[in-house]
Amino acid sequence: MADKSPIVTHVYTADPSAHVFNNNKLYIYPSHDRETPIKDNDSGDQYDMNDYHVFSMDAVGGPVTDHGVVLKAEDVPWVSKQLWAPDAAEKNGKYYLYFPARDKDNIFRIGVAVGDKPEGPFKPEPEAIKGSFSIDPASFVDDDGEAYLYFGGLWGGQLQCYSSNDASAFDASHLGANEPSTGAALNAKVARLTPDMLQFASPVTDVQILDPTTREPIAASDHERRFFEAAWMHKYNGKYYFSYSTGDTHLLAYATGDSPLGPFVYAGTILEPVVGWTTHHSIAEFQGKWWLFYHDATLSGGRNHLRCVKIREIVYDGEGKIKLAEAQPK
Ligand code: FUB
Repeated sequence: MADKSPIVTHVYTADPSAHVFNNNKLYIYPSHDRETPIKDNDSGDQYDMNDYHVFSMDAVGGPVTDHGVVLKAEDVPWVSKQLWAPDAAEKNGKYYLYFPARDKDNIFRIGVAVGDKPEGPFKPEPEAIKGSFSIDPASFVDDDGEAYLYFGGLWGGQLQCYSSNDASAFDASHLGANEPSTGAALNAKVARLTPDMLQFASPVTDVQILDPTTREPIAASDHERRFFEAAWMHKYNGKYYFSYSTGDTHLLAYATGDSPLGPFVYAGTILEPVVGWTTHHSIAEFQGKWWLFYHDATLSGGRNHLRCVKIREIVYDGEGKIKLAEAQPK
């Protein structure tokens, strides 16, 4: 696979969530990686980020504007550390930045901050979203205006610490790389958002991924296909595409369904492992083409926690399967 250039090299960026907002610009909301003496571990302590930048561009491959710091950990009353992968949404002329972070008890929750412009700045709500837990929020506003938040991540993302979808059921004995090895895999989570986009409007439910042949849930032991982290939702041709990272097998995979709440049927992989442990992406249509936004660790020479965002074009075949386009922007 030909190597692509990072969109920016003056800062480390990762976990890109891309959206085209009303003024027809492409906005990317990534994590902002930084240097740390913390050694790599399975809880991801080395991902010690403390602020977010927003980037925009008028065309893929054209100049990229860094809008600077739009939210800092120290400005969010409930946060102790680790501002991980964010996402953004627009509704009724306001912009919402969703972000995971550890609270003062070291438990990951999801917060929201509100801005008047896609490039921020964003003012955080004083408390995390009630009922939220784990990491990697991905927002999706459907054509009918209903908004959803997908989330969840294993190991350092703490998803395995919940035996139900009740945020108060946190069980610290499952911290670390301690996911189930038998039975059905743990699922990503989804909830509808309230009309003001600030809270969950429904109970949290499971994002089920089914085997295409047996229609049984993907097994916990099936690390090539089970959900690990990096949820993303997009819609193509009336179908809902739920895509995600398989974590320790380092694949970007996807599953399709007829409802934003699932169930979804496993459909294949989008991207092979990249340089670096994590893989995390988003998918968006911009200027008549579909794009995969992802990261790798090439900019730092392979240091897992110092990553860079890249872009590749994707296409759909006649059955709606995702393929990497042959000709790619550099
Ligand atoms: O960037 C920190 C974490 O690494 C993200 O939340 C995960 O998706 C993984 O990319």
